[in-house]
Amino acid sequence: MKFATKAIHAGQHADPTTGAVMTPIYQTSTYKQASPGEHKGYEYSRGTNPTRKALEDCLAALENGKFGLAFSSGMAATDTVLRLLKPGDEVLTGDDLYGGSYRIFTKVYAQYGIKFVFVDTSDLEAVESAVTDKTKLIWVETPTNPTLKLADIEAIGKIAKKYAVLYVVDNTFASPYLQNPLDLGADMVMHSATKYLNGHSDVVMGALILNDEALYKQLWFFYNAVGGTPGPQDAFLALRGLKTLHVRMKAHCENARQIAEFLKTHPKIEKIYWPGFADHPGHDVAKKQMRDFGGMISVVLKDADLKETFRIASRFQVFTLAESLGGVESLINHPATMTHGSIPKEARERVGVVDNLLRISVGIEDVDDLIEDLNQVLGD
Ligand code: P1T
Repeated sequence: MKFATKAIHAGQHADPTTGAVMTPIYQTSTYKQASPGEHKGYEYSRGTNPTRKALEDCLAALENGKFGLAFSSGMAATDTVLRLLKPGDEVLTGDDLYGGSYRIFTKVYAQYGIKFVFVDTSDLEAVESAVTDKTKLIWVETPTNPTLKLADIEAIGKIAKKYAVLYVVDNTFASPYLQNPLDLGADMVMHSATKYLNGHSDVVMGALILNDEALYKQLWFFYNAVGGTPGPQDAFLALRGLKTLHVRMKAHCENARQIAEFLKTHPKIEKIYWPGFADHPGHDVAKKQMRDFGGMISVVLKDADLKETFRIASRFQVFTLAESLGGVESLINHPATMTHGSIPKEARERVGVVDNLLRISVGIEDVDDLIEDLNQVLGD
């Protein structure tokens, strides 16, 4: 089955009791058993729920994986992966990451004796030379949040295989419409389903997708034992969002292309990050592993201090100043003080997350209105 058909149908069947075409919201915490242990596959909704199961099967299909797990947030999904580790283990990860990922690594799991090594994952030699006999996990975000660096998923997969290290790709920025890391050698894909997958800024959710059954069972154990699983209403909304993922992603990419072209030569823009430009350092990798360049753009404002950056960020009429991304509406974010505020200044500035950087999540409104909004804000 092709992508659009999977987005609409995978994991979903007409309801056997009523014929309802849409998967019902099974708003139940528990399930009747005929005698202890004799049931229809569902015991208690922390571990299993039919609405969530339909969503997980659809997510697995879209990432070309066998197993999907949905979580109450992207961070809960990340937390579940980190629970596979033991004190003394090392994690090799990128130097440009979502601030919450950096925070859970350095402020939560580091206190349990796990070491996090941050390298530029667009540099394959840096990645390979940072592997030690203690490295147990390689965690890659590509494109990165917020400077849109590209990591070669397949090449890092070869390094992970060579040293027998678990390899996870955070595919939030690309979505499965644009890239499928499992096909390129990743062991697992992680998503903040809050973003493009759900797509309507009305649900917080995370997901893991993988092929290995033994690993799935280990993760399912933590998922059920710890309990960071989403309720059926949210699962229903995310399932509904997935049905238009392919249509939305096309529109995000097209609008972003036009906005990137508009901003590239704008006199108020000092630097622009968008992997679709031939002079973006990751352009060739993006062309190789992505089907288009996505809906995210970051810009450095020319001659703007923090005050001027705040002034600009607060003046949009169509764009909304807010954390998050990947919804139908366009958002502007100031990473240094918002999404990446928990990263120390030197660490973020080293990778370009400066005070005058703004991140743009291009929505699917009429692009003329978006460009006009940018024009009025940057123009004066
Ligand atoms: O917000 P949550 O669903 O828990 O997902 C965390 C997360 C993980 N990975 C990436 C690449 C992310 O971008 C996020 C969340 N990011 C934002 C809220 C943001 O505005 O960047």
